[in-house]
Amino acid sequence: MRILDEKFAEHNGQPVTAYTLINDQGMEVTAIDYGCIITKILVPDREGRMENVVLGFDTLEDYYQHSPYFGAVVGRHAGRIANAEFTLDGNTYQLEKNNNGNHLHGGLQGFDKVIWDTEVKEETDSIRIEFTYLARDGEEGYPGNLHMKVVYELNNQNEFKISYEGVSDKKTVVNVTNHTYFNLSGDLKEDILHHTLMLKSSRFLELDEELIPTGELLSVDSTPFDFRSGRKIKDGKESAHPQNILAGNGYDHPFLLDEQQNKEIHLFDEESGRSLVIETSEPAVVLYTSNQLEAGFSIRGTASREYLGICLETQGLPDSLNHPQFPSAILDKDEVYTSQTVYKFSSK
Ligand code: G6D
Repeated sequence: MRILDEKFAEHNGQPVTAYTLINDQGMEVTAIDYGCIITKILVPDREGRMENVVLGFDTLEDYYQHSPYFGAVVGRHAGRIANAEFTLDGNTYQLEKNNNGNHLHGGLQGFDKVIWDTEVKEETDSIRIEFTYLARDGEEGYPGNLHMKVVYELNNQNEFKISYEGVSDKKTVVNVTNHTYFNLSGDLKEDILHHTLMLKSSRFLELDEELIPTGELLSVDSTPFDFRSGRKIKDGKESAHPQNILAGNGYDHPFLLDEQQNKEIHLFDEESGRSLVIETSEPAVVLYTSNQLEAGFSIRGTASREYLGICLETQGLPDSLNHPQFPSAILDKDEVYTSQTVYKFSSK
């Protein structure tokens, strides 16, 4: 196993470095310290062809100009917060209104747009990059100096693990995820409409016109939201269900994972034979099928278009601050926030 590093770009006069983790099977994960962005993941198809399975760019300028959070760590609070405000212990905090008057993905300079400090470490059967960042009290409107650590770890079983840890000197809110867009066809040969997703979830969050949770948990029974025995993503595009239409003819929804079903998430592409199994400590996953991915730019030579990637953002439930019945995103002073998600790649 080995770790390579090279200069990727400069951001505000600071160097941006790309790190590549390579295991003994030839799997590669490349990430930059700007936003902890995963720019490439190379895994084999059933014939052993190593191809890239995520949406990413080779220049920082492309990320500035075109990236809807491709590969990025998103926080302090991923997802939407209604009216860009929340109240903690009687104090109301105003956040950036960066999405139709609401707050989205940590604001204009969220975790995805800052340079993280890095340390690389090699163990006997795994290699990892440790990213750290101090989000200051009042940054993007959030209370508390929050010390964040994100670890990307690759082992020799083609398992890529992301671990998050945070501690704040004041009560605050934390809900962090990774916003990678997967496409198992390899080098974006196809879109993701024929990918099969299996998701052990019997309830999903109803959204309003601004994609803010209404607070209602809807049953997936007899709907295109039932992925419990596997379903092709195209069903959401072709669906007449009002929630699929509202999301832009697809999915953009948080799903509550069924605790008693070991919260398994499985994405499979028949054509290439590539399989991704995701296991998480988190109570929910946001399924976004890039319905709003704009056209008009190139992603390593592939014309951008909707349905080119699928996001499976493991996390708490968005807007939980305004819905006490949801699992809470509140982090007490000196309490340690922890979260882990493992991405297991294979082919058959
Ligand atoms: C759109 O509604 C979607 C979000 O879920 C997604 O995270 C973002 O694009 C990148 O706003």
